[in-house]
Amino acid sequence: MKPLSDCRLYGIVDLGYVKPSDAVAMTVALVEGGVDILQLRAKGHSTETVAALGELIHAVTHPAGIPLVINDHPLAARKVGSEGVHVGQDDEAVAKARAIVGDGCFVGKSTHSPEQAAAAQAEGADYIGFGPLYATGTKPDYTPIGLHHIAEVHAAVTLPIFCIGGVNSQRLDEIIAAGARRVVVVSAFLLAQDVRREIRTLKERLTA
Ligand code: 3NM
Repeated sequence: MKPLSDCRLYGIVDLGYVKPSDAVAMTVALVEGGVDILQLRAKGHSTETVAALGELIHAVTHPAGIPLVINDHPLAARKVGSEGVHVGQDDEAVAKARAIVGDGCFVGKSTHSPEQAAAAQAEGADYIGFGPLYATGTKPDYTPIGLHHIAEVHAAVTLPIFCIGGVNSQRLDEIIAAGARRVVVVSAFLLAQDVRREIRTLKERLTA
């Protein structure tokens, strides 16, 4: 299994873009394209649905050595035996999730400012998401934070930091120039004509 510290390109199977019946095929495309880590994000779906789909997706990611992260549903993560779980900005979210999933499962947290990033590290998160860098239809209610805090957060936080929100291959160079080392890409992969090619194009430049 790829260690979290080696993961730089984070893909998400988001049911806002992908029908549940297409989720496994999209997982195969993301894994073959070369994501290092993959999340199942299923806003508004039940824990049972997330667990059932998570098991099907895990059957693809696990043999490929790609860690699977379940968004928002620690009980589903425990049932699936996923490598990770991801939580939002609620107080004590990391501790609550860890109490459910145990020590064998890493816990990631979304952060939207340098202060929240430092707090997530203090709270014991294993990685953070940091964004949204740009306005994005995937999380439309969030104000974009821009690129100017990226270097500051990398100086203050030692955890893996995955920059997120509006990331695509056109913007990658300026995101890296601002100090990012790791990114999450959702719609730019899920809506691509050729998912595998889009991932390869972006990953070549991320790891160059
Ligand atoms: N979380 P896209 S931004 C799921 O800032 C998510 O915490 C964010 O999707 C955060 O790559 C975001 O399509 C959406 O912009 C990312």
